[in-house]
Order: sequence, then C-alpha cells, then structure tokens
Amino acid sequence: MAYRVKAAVFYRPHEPLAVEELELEAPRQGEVLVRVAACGVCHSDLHFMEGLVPIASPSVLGHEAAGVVEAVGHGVESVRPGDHVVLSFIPACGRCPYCAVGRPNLCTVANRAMSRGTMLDGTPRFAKEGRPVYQMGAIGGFATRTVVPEAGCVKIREDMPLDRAALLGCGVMTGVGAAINTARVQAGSDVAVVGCGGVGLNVVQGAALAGAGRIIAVDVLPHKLELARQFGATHAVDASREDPVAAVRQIAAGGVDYAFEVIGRPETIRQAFDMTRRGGLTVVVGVAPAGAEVSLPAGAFLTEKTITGSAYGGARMSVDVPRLVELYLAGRLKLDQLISRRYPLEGINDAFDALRRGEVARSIVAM
Ligand code: COD
Ligand code: ZN
Repeated sequence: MAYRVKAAVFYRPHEPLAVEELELEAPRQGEVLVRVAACGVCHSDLHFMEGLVPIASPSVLGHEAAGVVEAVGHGVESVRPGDHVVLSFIPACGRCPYCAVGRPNLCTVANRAMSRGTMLDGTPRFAKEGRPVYQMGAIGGFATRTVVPEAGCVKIREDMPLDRAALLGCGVMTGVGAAINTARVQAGSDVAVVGCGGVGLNVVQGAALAGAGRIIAVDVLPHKLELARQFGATHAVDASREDPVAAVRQIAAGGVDYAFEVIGRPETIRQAFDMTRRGGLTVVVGVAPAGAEVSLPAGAFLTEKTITGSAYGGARMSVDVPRLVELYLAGRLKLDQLISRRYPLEGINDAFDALRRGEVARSIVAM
C-alpha cells in the first residue's frame, strides 16, 4: 500500500523548497511508518540548500523530528503503532565494528544510508510520479508522514510534548552530547562556545549541566549572546566588536579547558583552538564546506592540546534521548526557550529565511 503525503522537497541549491504531494511506500521489513508531529529547522539543512554540502536530489530535507508510529514492517519489535518516537538520523546497525565498540554515532551502515539519503537497503521510500525522492538522514522529516529504519526510532514517554521532543533528534543531542559525551566536561572547568545558534546554545546548556565553572559564549549577534546567558553562559564575547581569542584568554586566564566550534568555518575552528589552554580540548562540531582546510600552529602540540570532532554529540540515542526527556520533564533541560517560532509546512521557506538572517534559536515546522 502507498500513502499520499505532503512534503518539502529539495531539488537544487539556491532554490526554495517545493511543498508538494509525494507517494510514500509502506514500511518494508525492519522499517516503521511515522506520522510526523514536528520537525526542527537546522542549519545543516541550510548547508545543503546553499550548496555547501552535496546531497542526493530530489530529497525531502529535515532530520530533527518526532512523531507517532502508525504501522510497522515485518520483524519490527522495539516499537508498535501508537508509540511516540524521536527519530535518529544515524540508525545504528548494532553489528558493525563501530557499534561493537560502543560508538554507534560512527556506525558504518547508518552513515552510508545517511549520506545516500536512503533506508539501510539503499533505497528511499518517497517517490514522485514513480521516481525516487531521497530522505535526508534516512528521515526526511519535513513531511506529514515518513518511513524510517526501526533503528532510527527511539521510543519516549507519552507525556513528553512531541514538538519539544523533536529538538532532541538533532540540535539538543548534538550540542549537549558534544559537552557531555565527547568532551566529558569536568565540574568547575572553563568552557568557551563559538557560535551560539540552535546547536551552540545546547553546548552551553550541556556545559552548565556538567557543572562547568566559566561558560563563555562567543557570537556576532547580541541577541544570541543574551539567549546564551539564559542557557547558562556566565560571560559573553561579541566577536564582531572584539578579538574573541584575546577576550576569552583574558576572561579565563590563558584560555579555556574546552573550546567548542559550532559554526563550521575554518577561521572559527582556528579561533577555538587558539582559545584552548595548555592541555585543553578543542571540539569541532561544525562542518566546514566541502574541501575546506584548517591550519594549526604546529608548535602548539608541545602544549599537549587535543583537537577532536564530535558527530551527533557522540550519541547513543537509545540511552541519551530518554535521559534528555527525563531532564526536560524535571525542569533541568531547557527546550521551550529554544523554540523561537513555529511554522506550518507551507511556511518552510520563511523558516529558512529567518534562520539565514540569524533571527531564531530554533524554528519548528508543526505538521
Ligand atoms: N563568530 C561567532 N559566531 C558566529 C560567527 C563568527 N564568525 N559566524 C556566525 N556565528 C554564529 C551565528 O550568529 C549563529 O548564532 C551561529 O553562529 C550559528 O547558528 P545557527 O543557528 O545558524 O546554526 P545551527 O546551530 O543550527 O547549526 C550549526 C551546525 C554547526 C550544526 C551546522 O551549521 C553544521 O556545521 N552542520 C554540519 C554538521 C552536521 O551535518 N551535523 C549533523 C546534523 S546537524
Ligand atoms: Zn541538524
């Protein structure tokens, strides 16, 4: 059986998304049909729309979604119709060498599906007049319904509001996870976060949850710095007015223990490295445009600095998402304050314009 759905489709860079009807195939073995409740608008979607990162086309964008299971394919055991789920854009296989060593965010099988925009078998479930339409992150969340791998579904409590749960699927997991899982920020340590957008604000709140001492927010927009304070930043540096490296080094004598880059630009990656103190850790969350390179001062390695990437906040989704839900319901994780605006699916291009102009922390598309 095929379903008719409404979805926002990417055809080529520098063009608005087309909101149109698509066919959606029923879930195959090991797959799940989900009615999407909400999908967050992330800068990574915009990277594709701006042609900075290649993606299969046509493609339904959206990788920060939550919804309700409507049907399951053969062999699906972990969820059933009616379950509330957060979707993961890395549906880890559980068997590859990365999964086996406890690093499911690096899963070979899931990352291949993610970069192709397909299910784990290499094909997408959306189609337009019989021709395949790909699914960003094996999700394609800007749609009224989608089909995802069972491993991409994380069941959550039904009293968790689905629009806020959607944010756990990317921005919150990527940001909080970078602080807690990747960096393992120590209580009392000094942290700098370069770029306080939807993901960076979550690095700030992850550092606060971990008990960091100074948390220095760096951005070029004063209202982002103001938001960062609400998420736990103790200091703010406006990089459009002063040299962020000198400012951070002055606030945290000689630099911070952990500096996070959450934009995806070679210059800001270098700034994050330079504001990291001797023996400290630089964590790169942002992904720079294809082909970009970063240069680092070779002498700095004598100071035992470490630089690492962080993919999906080092997520182990089945463990981390329920934990984040509990923190939210206990009033310890800020999600309501992240949602600056809500749009209907038809308004999705306005949501991307607002993100481009830096007006929002996060917008969500509510189906
Ligand atoms: N100095 C300081 N801050 C800056 C500068 C600068 N030179 N330039 C821009 N900023 C600020 C902006 O004002 C804004 O507040 C922030 O940086 C960026 O925030 P957003 O809201 O536009 O972007 P996010 O938070 O939605 O996304 C950031 C990512 C790093 C996740 C994204 O851009 C990215 O690199 N994605 C690729 C990585 C990826 O695919 N991850 C998996 C899915 S997210
Ligand atoms: Zn994202």
